[in-house]
Amino acid sequence: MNNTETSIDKNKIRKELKRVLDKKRYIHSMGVANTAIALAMRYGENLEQAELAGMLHDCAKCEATKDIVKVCESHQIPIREIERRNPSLLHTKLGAYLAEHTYGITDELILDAIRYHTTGRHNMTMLEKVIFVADYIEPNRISAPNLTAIRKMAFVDIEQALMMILKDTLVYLESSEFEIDDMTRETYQFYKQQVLLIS
Ligand code: DGI
Ligand code: FE
Ligand code: FE
Repeated sequence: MNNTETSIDKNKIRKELKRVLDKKRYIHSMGVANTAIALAMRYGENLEQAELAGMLHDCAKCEATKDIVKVCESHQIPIREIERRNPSLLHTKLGAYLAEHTYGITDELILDAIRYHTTGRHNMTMLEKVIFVADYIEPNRISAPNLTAIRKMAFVDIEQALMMILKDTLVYLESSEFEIDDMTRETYQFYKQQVLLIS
């Protein structure tokens, strides 16, 4: 379905999120929702979809990393090898599953925005870009390189902001012990190409 979730009780969702998330993650989620609304205003997207996707994008984040593979398997969520090795990547897929089955979201655009919020993908919808960018620039995030420039760019050219975020994320991952998901690299290459083609 591709409609806006008119029958959804946002207060009820907030209450449940407050219960299942730790305080920092709850505040981050509300920050992403509000930032997503602002970006949706700028790019002519539906504000309700942006708010719901923002609120719920990390709804599975506080699932214990040691359990998340088992929980995904119990729901028949397909797991890639890289996700098995790096289970924290799975909070996206499990988040989309819980958004649908626990929080009653049926709108596929919202579910995909949750599903692709960490690695991105080729040809992202505007809602996916809005959530990806809002996740990075929301006001409670304080430590990331180039944050001021990326925040400004988000409201000027969202593809350019997306590319800047992916670039900095790859630099960060390369400097750390984390294994890089091909999807993150491919999303960066895709948007780097897009930005070059347009400019
Ligand atoms: O859930 P959040 O912390 O709000 O944000 P997120 O869902 O974007 O996850 C952020 C983390 O995910 C950040 O530390 C970078 C990491 N990440 C992004 N791409 C990859 C990745 N981690 C691994 N291992 N591989 C990736 O390709
Ligand atoms: Fe996340
Ligand atoms: Fe997040």
